[in-house]
Amino acid sequence: MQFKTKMIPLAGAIAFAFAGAASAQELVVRIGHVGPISGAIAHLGKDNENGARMAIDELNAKGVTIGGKKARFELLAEDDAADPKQGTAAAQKLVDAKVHGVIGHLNSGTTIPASKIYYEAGIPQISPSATNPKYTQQGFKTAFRVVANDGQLGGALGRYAAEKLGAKQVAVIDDRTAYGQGVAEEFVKGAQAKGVKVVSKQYTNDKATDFNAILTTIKGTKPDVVFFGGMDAVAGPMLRQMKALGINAKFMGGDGICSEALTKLAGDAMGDGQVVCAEAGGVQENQKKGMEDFRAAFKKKFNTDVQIYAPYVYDSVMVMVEAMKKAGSAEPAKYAPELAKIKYQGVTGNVEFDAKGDIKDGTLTLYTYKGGKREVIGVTK
Ligand code: ABU
Repeated sequence: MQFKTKMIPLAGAIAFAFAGAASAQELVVRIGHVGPISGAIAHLGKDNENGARMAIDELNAKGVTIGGKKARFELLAEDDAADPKQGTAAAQKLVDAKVHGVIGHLNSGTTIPASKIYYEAGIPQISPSATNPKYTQQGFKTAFRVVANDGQLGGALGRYAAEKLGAKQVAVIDDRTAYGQGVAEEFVKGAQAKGVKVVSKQYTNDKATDFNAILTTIKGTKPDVVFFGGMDAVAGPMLRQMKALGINAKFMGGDGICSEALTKLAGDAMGDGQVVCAEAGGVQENQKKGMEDFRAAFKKKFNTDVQIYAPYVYDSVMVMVEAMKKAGSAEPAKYAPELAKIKYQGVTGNVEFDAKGDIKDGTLTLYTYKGGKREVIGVTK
């Protein structure tokens, strides 16, 4: 009987054996990312996702060893459309895909319900942008956040309204999301503590486009400041309608409105210095160069400017991988304790977590807009 099996030449067989050995030494690390890639704030979700992609591409290009194995990082990017139900579905999909860690989600309203799913699966999650304090108050050892929370954001903006803008009366609108409601409540606390009177409280939702009724009511109360708890996609048209109604009050909001895109969304309705908002993070003087370099590299890679949180997403990925390196393992149970005690100098500053998983010493950056450009007022705590 004749054997038809093709013989592999000896040199080829050796090469084949080595290739097999090399792949056996490779460690595939799956990192999930979730944000709204569809819907009104898809531009912010894409900004976050691009931050994750930038980190993953850099790590793969550089080469990272974890526990003696060469790691290859894969990004599993999911869209939650900023919707709590889609958020939990995306979380379950990532858990089923056996991701080693998750960066996200973008919104508090999706991050909080999803965090229970990651916690029950034992998978570490770092939110780069969800600011509602409840996220890290649930006792989940898997929940981390690299930005300040709404208590810090709303409080600082409330004090700023009183002390720097000289506001005596404010009107407050929120979009009834976990984020919008929370940041508006904290703004009210901060402003009232400085003697500011709340003359009107109005409500909308995160998909609304017509604000004439609530703005007409607000106009009658003559506020010095209108504070909006919500996102830029709603704030833009709101500013247009304020201008149309002749409301000349200052307009304030948290990080959700504080994007590069706000100028386009508001058209020519935004007066120079009229809008004051705050990002839930910020770099001190000595770190500015690193952040500028990041923004330039981001623009070169994606042909678009950073909106708000891409650098925080980038750092979140880097911090998670640093914890894996320290643990010598990408297994969630092994690297989670390293993540909890990490000390990492990123492009957004020093990342260390407190016992709840919140960033230690979180900073804020206050911004305004002039000549169609976002401009830093200052970095504060
Ligand atoms: N922090 C602003 C946007 C995300 C959120 O907390 O819902």
